[in-house]
Amino acid sequence: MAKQPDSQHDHDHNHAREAECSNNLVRFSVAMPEDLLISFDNLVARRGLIHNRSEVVRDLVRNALVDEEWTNPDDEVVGTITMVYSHHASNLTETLDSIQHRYYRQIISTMHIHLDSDNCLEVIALRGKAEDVHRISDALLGTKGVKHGRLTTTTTGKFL
Ligand code: NI
Repeated sequence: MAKQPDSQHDHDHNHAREAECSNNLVRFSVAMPEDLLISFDNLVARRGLIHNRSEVVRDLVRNALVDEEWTNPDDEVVGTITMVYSHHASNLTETLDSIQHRYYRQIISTMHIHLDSDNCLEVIALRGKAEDVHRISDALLGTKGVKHGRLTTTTTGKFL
Protein backbone atom coordinates (compact mmCIF):
# COMPACT_ATOMS: atom_id res chain seq x y z
CA MET A 1 0.00 0.00 0.00
CA ALA A 2 2.82 2.38 0.88
CA LYS A 3 4.24 1.84 -2.63
CA GLN A 4 1.18 3.14 -4.42
CA PRO A 5 1.87 6.89 -4.20
CA ASP A 6 5.41 6.25 -5.45
CA SER A 7 4.37 4.20 -8.45
CA GLN A 8 1.75 6.80 -9.32
CA HIS A 9 4.46 9.42 -9.09
CA ASP A 10 6.73 7.39 -11.36
CA HIS A 11 3.92 6.98 -13.85
CA ASP A 12 3.31 10.74 -14.00
CA HIS A 13 7.01 11.41 -14.15
CA ASN A 14 7.44 9.07 -17.14
CA HIS A 15 4.61 10.80 -18.97
CA ALA A 16 6.15 14.20 -18.34
CA ARG A 17 9.51 12.95 -19.57
CA GLU A 18 7.97 11.52 -22.75
CA ALA A 19 6.33 14.86 -23.51
CA GLU A 20 9.52 16.82 -22.85
CA CYS A 21 11.75 14.48 -24.84
CA SER A 22 9.52 13.73 -27.81
CA ASN A 23 12.01 15.28 -30.25
CA ASN A 24 15.15 14.00 -28.60
CA LEU A 25 16.88 10.96 -29.98
CA VAL A 26 16.63 7.83 -27.88
CA ARG A 27 18.84 4.82 -28.51
CA PHE A 28 17.52 1.28 -28.46
CA SER A 29 18.97 -2.01 -29.63
CA VAL A 30 17.34 -4.33 -32.13
CA ALA A 31 17.92 -8.04 -32.61
CA MET A 32 17.44 -9.55 -36.06
CA PRO A 33 18.72 -12.50 -38.08
CA GLU A 34 22.17 -11.86 -39.57
CA ASP A 35 20.95 -12.37 -43.14
CA LEU A 36 18.25 -9.76 -42.64
CA LEU A 37 20.79 -7.31 -41.21
CA ILE A 38 23.09 -7.84 -44.22
CA SER A 39 20.18 -7.14 -46.56
CA PHE A 40 19.28 -4.09 -44.50
CA ASP A 41 22.84 -2.74 -44.66
CA ASN A 42 22.82 -3.23 -48.43
CA LEU A 43 19.60 -1.21 -48.55
CA VAL A 44 21.21 1.54 -46.44
CA ALA A 45 24.22 1.54 -48.79
CA ARG A 46 21.98 1.84 -51.87
CA ARG A 47 20.32 4.88 -50.35
CA GLY A 48 23.61 6.72 -50.45
CA LEU A 49 26.23 8.31 -48.24
CA ILE A 50 23.98 10.62 -46.24
CA HIS A 51 21.96 7.68 -44.94
CA ASN A 52 22.83 5.47 -42.02
CA ARG A 53 20.96 2.64 -40.29
CA SER A 54 19.16 4.98 -37.89
CA GLU A 55 18.01 7.29 -40.68
CA VAL A 56 16.64 4.38 -42.72
CA VAL A 57 14.87 2.82 -39.68
CA ARG A 58 13.23 6.20 -38.94
CA ASP A 59 11.99 6.41 -42.55
CA LEU A 60 10.61 2.85 -42.38
CA VAL A 61 8.77 3.57 -39.12
CA ARG A 62 7.28 6.79 -40.52
CA ASN A 63 6.17 4.96 -43.67
CA ALA A 64 4.47 2.30 -41.55
CA LEU A 65 2.68 4.95 -39.47
CA VAL A 66 1.48 6.76 -42.60
CA ASP A 67 0.33 3.46 -44.15
CA GLU A 68 -1.68 2.81 -41.00
CA GLU A 69 -3.38 6.22 -41.21
CA TRP A 70 -4.61 5.19 -44.66
CA THR A 71 -6.10 1.93 -43.37
CA ASN A 72 -8.47 3.83 -41.04
CA PRO A 73 -11.30 5.06 -43.30
CA ASP A 74 -12.16 8.03 -41.05
CA ASP A 75 -8.61 9.33 -40.53
CA GLU A 76 -7.76 12.63 -42.19
CA VAL A 77 -5.06 12.06 -44.79
CA VAL A 78 -3.30 13.99 -47.54
CA GLY A 79 -2.49 12.65 -50.98
CA THR A 80 -1.71 13.65 -54.54
CA ILE A 81 -3.05 12.18 -57.74
CA THR A 82 -0.82 12.44 -60.79
CA MET A 83 -2.39 11.60 -64.13
CA VAL A 84 -1.74 11.92 -67.86
CA TYR A 85 -4.49 12.02 -70.47
CA SER A 86 -5.23 13.33 -73.93
CA HIS A 87 -7.61 16.27 -73.94
CA HIS A 88 -8.77 15.12 -77.40
CA ALA A 89 -10.39 11.97 -75.97
CA SER A 90 -14.13 12.44 -76.22
CA ASN A 91 -15.80 13.84 -73.10
CA LEU A 92 -12.74 13.02 -70.99
CA THR A 93 -11.93 16.59 -69.94
CA GLU A 94 -15.58 17.21 -69.05
CA THR A 95 -15.85 13.97 -67.06
CA LEU A 96 -12.67 14.64 -65.07
CA ASP A 97 -13.78 18.23 -64.46
CA SER A 98 -17.19 17.21 -63.15
CA ILE A 99 -15.63 14.67 -60.74
CA GLN A 100 -13.35 17.40 -59.41
CA HIS A 101 -16.29 19.77 -58.93
CA ARG A 102 -18.22 17.06 -57.09
CA TYR A 103 -15.37 16.68 -54.60
CA TYR A 104 -14.36 20.35 -54.23
CA ARG A 105 -14.26 19.93 -50.44
CA GLN A 106 -11.44 17.38 -50.64
CA ILE A 107 -9.56 18.73 -53.68
CA ILE A 108 -7.47 21.60 -52.36
CA SER A 109 -5.44 22.35 -55.48
CA THR A 110 -5.04 21.24 -59.09
CA MET A 111 -2.10 21.90 -61.38
CA HIS A 112 -2.68 21.40 -65.10
CA ILE A 113 0.25 21.25 -67.52
CA HIS A 114 -0.18 21.07 -71.32
CA LEU A 115 2.60 18.57 -72.12
CA ASP A 116 2.25 18.87 -75.89
CA SER A 117 -0.52 19.46 -78.43
CA ASP A 118 -2.41 16.35 -77.22
CA ASN A 119 -1.37 15.36 -73.71
CA CYS A 120 -2.17 16.91 -70.35
CA LEU A 121 -0.53 16.26 -66.99
CA GLU A 122 -2.62 16.94 -63.92
CA VAL A 123 -1.44 16.91 -60.31
CA ILE A 124 -4.27 17.08 -57.80
CA ALA A 125 -3.74 17.62 -54.07
CA LEU A 126 -6.37 16.18 -51.75
CA ARG A 127 -7.10 16.32 -48.04
CA GLY A 128 -9.92 14.41 -46.39
CA LYS A 129 -11.03 11.11 -44.95
CA ALA A 130 -8.97 8.20 -46.27
CA GLU A 131 -12.02 6.50 -47.73
CA ASP A 132 -13.11 9.68 -49.58
CA VAL A 133 -9.64 10.24 -51.04
CA HIS A 134 -9.59 6.61 -52.24
CA ARG A 135 -13.04 7.04 -53.79
CA ILE A 136 -11.99 10.20 -55.66
CA SER A 137 -8.76 8.56 -56.82
CA ASP A 138 -10.65 5.49 -58.10
CA ALA A 139 -13.14 7.72 -59.92
CA LEU A 140 -10.48 9.86 -61.63
CA LEU A 141 -7.95 7.14 -62.45
CA GLY A 142 -10.69 4.74 -63.51
CA THR A 143 -12.09 7.18 -66.08
CA LYS A 144 -11.78 5.74 -69.57
CA GLY A 145 -9.03 7.51 -71.52
CA VAL A 146 -6.69 8.30 -68.62
CA LYS A 147 -3.36 6.98 -69.94
CA HIS A 148 -1.54 6.73 -66.63
CA GLY A 149 -2.21 7.75 -63.09
CA ARG A 150 -1.11 7.18 -59.55
CA LEU A 151 -2.19 8.11 -56.04
CA THR A 152 0.62 9.08 -53.69
CA THR A 153 -0.42 8.57 -50.09
CA THR A 154 1.09 10.91 -47.56
CA THR A 155 0.10 12.54 -44.30
CA THR A 156 -1.13 15.74 -42.69
CA GLY A 157 2.10 15.50 -40.70
CA LYS A 158 0.28 16.11 -37.41
CA PHE A 159 1.21 12.75 -35.90
CA LEU A 160 4.78 12.33 -37.12
NI1 NI B 1 -3.95 20.48 -71.19
